[in-house]
Amino acid sequence: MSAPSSTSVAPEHSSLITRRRWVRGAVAGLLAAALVLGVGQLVAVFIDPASSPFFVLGATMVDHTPHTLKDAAIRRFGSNDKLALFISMSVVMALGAALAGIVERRRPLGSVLLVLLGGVTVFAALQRPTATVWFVLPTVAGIAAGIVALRLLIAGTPSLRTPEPADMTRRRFLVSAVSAGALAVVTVEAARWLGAHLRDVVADRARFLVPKPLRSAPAVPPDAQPQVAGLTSFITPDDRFYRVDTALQLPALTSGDWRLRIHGMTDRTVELDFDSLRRHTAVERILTLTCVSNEVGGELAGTARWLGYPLADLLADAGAHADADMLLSRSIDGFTAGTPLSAVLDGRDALLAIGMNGAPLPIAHGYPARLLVPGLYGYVSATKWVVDLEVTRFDRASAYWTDRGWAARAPIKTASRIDVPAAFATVPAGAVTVAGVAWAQQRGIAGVEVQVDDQPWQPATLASEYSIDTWRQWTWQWTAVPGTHTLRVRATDRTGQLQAEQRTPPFPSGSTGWHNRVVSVR
Ligand SMILES: Nc1nc2c(c(=O)[nH]1)N[C@H]1C(S)=C(S)[C@@H](COP(=O)(O)O)O[C@H]1N2
Ligand SMILES: [Mo]
Repeated sequence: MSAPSSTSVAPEHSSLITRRRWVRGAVAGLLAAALVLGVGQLVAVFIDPASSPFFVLGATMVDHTPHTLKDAAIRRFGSNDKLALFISMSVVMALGAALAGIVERRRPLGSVLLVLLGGVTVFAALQRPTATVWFVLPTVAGIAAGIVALRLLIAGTPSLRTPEPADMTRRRFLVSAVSAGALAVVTVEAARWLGAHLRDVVADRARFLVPKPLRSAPAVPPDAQPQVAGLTSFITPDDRFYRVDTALQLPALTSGDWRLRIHGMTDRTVELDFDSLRRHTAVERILTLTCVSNEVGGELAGTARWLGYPLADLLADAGAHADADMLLSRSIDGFTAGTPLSAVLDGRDALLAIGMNGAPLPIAHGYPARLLVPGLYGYVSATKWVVDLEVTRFDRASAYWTDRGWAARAPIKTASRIDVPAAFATVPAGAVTVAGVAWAQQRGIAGVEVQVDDQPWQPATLASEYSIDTWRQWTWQWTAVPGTHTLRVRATDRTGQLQAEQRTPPFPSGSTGWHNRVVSVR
């Protein structure tokens, strides 16, 4: 006769089922989460890559990380800070998903968890700078797919109440798990493929022609670059140029889609595209860009040959009002910078740049257009992927980092760095070349001095100055005696001001202090 429909299960069988339920619950949760992300990415392709649930959560975290923490992240991870964020987010999500799957087995608590997470994500999505109501769709579609997957997968896990032959439940679970996994992979891959082909910014950049400047940047004199192994090169190659931005996903803005709106306290609103831009005169300039987060002795500075259009020319078309004092620039991904209008209009080489080192801007450095204003830290001046310039006032508007406590006005502080010998290097006694760079954009470097231990400061030999807006290499010949020594460096700008000695952190307006290096001499 057939077995009664309800039997008590033998204890050892019960514990086996319990373990299997846990594992299968966790697997179900992970697969459901993969589907949330995959479906979310795929739907986001058709709205805005920035509307995918994973991106929304990551970007929201970046924006709400306290500045000190973010500062630490930039310092710790360098340009890998985003990778670190993605990995930690993935780990947290995987743990949450496994938990959701395990609890779903008894009551639909996992589904409730997904709905709650979806609610939070939808709310965060609507706060994104480029958000439209459509931004809710990827999350809603993803969560819906995740819940369906979770319910179906859980239905395939063994139950204590309805004992089915184990191989039957296992087969059913395997079939649904493999289908869910395959579907997740397909959606993620489809999203990636469509994303690349719908907005092919890579191909657009490859086709982009950088116009010829009216006049090339003055040539770099050979003696601007002392031949010392390990010394920073005067021009920074693109792949060694530091990168700092809040973009978790690089904006994909083609030159055809790009527009620059100039508006606010102006006589008229001007909208430029690349055709109208090319009617203006292009110039080429070599400029050193510096990040406010640079620590004493740090590497967040770089020099490149930039091609672009003087911002003053573009603003002249709009007619900035005399009582305005800020140019608020905005990128396609919502980053903003507030630049003193005086710095844009006082004749310095403030540019809308579209070329870097003889090629279109690399996508990571702002393709197709960014700002550069010599003498100011990047966060108040160097907006990448720039699409909007609003002429306004400091008492009416504030920008991304100023909203997070950083200084509203941030001229670059005089800095100097020892590149050679390397940190904790061991060098033979006798003649040793010490070398490095110093910068004080807009003021220029007038002198660099080096000190060994507590001996008197010695003047270094300056490489020839390219301009007050570029860094300046220096060398110093040291007659090194055996022992452990501390080398220190300090610079003086062309106004006669000595670089500040006191060590202060980057927050809120840039680090100060003299760089030192400990070297062993044998
Ligand atoms: N859109 C956008 N532009 C931005 C930023 C950003 O986060 N988003 N960061 C600024 C900062 S803090 C610096 S130091 C420079 C860095 O430019 P780079 O990455 O080309 O070196 O870009 C500036 N422009
Ligand atoms: Mo920066």
